[in-house]
Amino acid sequence: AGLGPKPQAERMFALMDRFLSNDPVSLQKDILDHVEYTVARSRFSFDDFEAYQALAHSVRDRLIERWHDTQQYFKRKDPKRLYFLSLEFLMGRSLSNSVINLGIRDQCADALSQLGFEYEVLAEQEGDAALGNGGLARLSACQMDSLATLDYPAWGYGLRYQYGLFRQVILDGFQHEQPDYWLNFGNPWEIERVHVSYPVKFYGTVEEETLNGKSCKVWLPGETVEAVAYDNPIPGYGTRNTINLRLWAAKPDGQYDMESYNTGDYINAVVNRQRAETISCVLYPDDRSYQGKELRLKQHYFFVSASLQDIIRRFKDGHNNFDDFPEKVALQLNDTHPSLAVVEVMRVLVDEEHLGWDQAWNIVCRIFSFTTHTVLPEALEKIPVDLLGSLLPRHLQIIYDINFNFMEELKKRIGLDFNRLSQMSIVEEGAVKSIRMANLSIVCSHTVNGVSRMHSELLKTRVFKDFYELWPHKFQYKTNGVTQRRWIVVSNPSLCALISKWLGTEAWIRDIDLLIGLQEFAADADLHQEWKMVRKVNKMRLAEYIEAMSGVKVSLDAMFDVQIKRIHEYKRQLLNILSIIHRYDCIKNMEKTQRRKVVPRVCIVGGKAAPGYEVAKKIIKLCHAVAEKINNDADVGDLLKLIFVPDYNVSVAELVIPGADLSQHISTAGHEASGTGCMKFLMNGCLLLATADGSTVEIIEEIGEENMFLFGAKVHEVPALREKSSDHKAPLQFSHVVRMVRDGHFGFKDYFKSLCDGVEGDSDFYLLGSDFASYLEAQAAADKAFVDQEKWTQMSILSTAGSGRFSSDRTIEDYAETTWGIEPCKCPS
Ligand code: CBF
Repeated sequence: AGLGPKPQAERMFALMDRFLSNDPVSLQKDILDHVEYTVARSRFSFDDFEAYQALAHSVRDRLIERWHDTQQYFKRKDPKRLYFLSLEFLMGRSLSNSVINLGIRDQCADALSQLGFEYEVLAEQEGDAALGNGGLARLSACQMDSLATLDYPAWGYGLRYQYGLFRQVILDGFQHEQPDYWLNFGNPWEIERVHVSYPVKFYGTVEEETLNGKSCKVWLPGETVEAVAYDNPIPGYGTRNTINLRLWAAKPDGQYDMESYNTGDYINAVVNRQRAETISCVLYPDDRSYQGKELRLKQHYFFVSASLQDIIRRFKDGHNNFDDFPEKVALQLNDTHPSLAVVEVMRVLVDEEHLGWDQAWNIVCRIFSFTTHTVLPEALEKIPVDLLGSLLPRHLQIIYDINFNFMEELKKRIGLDFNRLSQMSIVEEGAVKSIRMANLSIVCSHTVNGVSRMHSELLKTRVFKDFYELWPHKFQYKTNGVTQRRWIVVSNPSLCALISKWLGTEAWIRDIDLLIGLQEFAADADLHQEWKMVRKVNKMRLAEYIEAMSGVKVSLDAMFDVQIKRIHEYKRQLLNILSIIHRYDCIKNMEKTQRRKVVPRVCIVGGKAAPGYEVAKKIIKLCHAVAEKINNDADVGDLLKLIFVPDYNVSVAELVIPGADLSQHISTAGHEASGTGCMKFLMNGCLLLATADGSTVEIIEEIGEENMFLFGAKVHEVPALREKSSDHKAPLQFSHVVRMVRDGHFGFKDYFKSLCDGVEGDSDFYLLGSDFASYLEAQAAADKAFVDQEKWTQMSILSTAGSGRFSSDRTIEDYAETTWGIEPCKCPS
């Protein structure tokens, strides 16, 4: 009483100051509204895909609400923020993950069932967002989930490729690549921000000018492209916090376009449009080696420039002194792909903000941290100087200046040791003068992280030995982790329910250390019963998928033995296939009575080969050729089957991993930086057959070697084995199976010849021959353990119980504390 009418803004807030309700009735109303107004179908007639779209939009509304609240809260609190720069994110499906993190899965399922739809069926309608190649890209997605869940004030930045990772189609056993038209039916999970766009410049010249009596450099670019933002809300679990993944798409610069249209040059305007859009068109399908393409470099700079303009704009909105920048901003370089960012920050601070070089350099050295994901020297990116100089002339000058200062400092520290100086230089002299992006990143970052303890040791003692000796304090490691939300709660709901039942709480979904509580029940007969039942249901789901996809019926009593990952020689899928041939050959040569003792196996292999990687493609073909023989051999029947799962991606992994009994992580020791697939299997209670490589070494410490099947040369033994004369390396069984391939037992004799040549004699770089005997022993041990199902179940429970250390929550907390210096900023509910 007595109060006049509320001001309009206040009235509006009052109206809006309630969140969308999450009960089934409200959800149902929202879904029907979206059917009618967003999808524009009649609410009396819509199909599964349209129902999925309407459901997705209803979930998206809820995400947007939280996104707004979180961003406003961050703005008000102004904490130090982390910006995670990555050229790759393998997000997979968003619906299933969002409804779990928002806590509305069951309500959605209820709402849909009353409308006559099944939630699971609709979830299957969504395609994967595959904006990345493999481990590195999926790791980025897991880390985003943890950053949101742990309430860190963080944003991810990446590229919105119009075509994600190619679709793998198998024809006659050969891999063919097809474009991934993932945006063809729209993407309800992104918000296009037409008003958030920045010009990105390329080419041109650099001129010297005088400003306020001081000489300065001015870059006069030759081409400008516009970067437009697409925001992808990332919800945390058990929190209102919803962070942002901002992806950039390239569009033509408006002005140039208009000019062409106005002068009637319609064709040129269209060509120009396409030229600009090409930048964010395709994801390079090779995560191992630098493509040597200008377009790839253009992608890198396009992404870096747009992200930094956005970050600096946000900083300036509230701050006017760049000396405060390191207090407010942490920039994470996810591998070397975004490393031009260090040069771009120098350019902006010196050329545009007119800070002195030393002041700018001091800022740069305090904001960047770098994580490398490889041990393979050939995977460290190098960019030809000519290419860089033509595309980004001012950046090349800055790199030279950074390198000059670094070399001068280095000479003071180590003297005129030219060998070392040239190895550590950012500029590599030689036939093709190049910029070493890893050296650039190390010189400019305050921290260099490896992705497992073993990886870090290899970096310190081999790959970056000189840098470690110079700056030991910069080197750290954060063993990778994966999110239990996606890899247990979403993909294995029955295991999730079982764990919560036995732990008496769901708290482990946010506090993974609680999983260790399962150890106490590892021998409990009731838990064994229930555990086996869950595993059987998951195997049934996988068996149905296998039959639908390949026509092969598999026995649920068999051991499901899985190796799914990118196809690479060092990951040794070939070792697996050769041992399957050995198993087949043994069965064929057995008496009927002996065969009764054979443990039946379904061997499942899946993965993509980079399109230009011939050896990997041959491995895929060999797998199919062997499968063809074995699966059609009635004499062997259910004792052995070999299945290749085509088009391996995140959603296929979600189906395969929970149904696996055994999984293989068998890289030659010293080659896998970390590996994250092993962690997903471990969490799901699948036993590991592995070499002591990457993060497996730490898994051994957590669950004990008695709970897994280890084999193969240790990392310190590898160099000597490579030296050893070929006669001593491979056992007879190995030569025998290779001979079977050579002799055309599986057809395609000529085609497989080079594969066989590559693993025999001195060519066996990845040591398939010398590890073969111990690999077969580990396989035999797995068979033996599988016969004793109680023992196997106990090992399985202990695997899940011991997997807590491999949650990305642990990795992210460690990064936050020891690398980025950021703290949680929890938006009130
Ligand atoms: O760190 C994440 C993963 O990255 C890779 O996939 C990569 O692309 N460099 C490595 O090969 C993995 O070992 C690592 O787990």
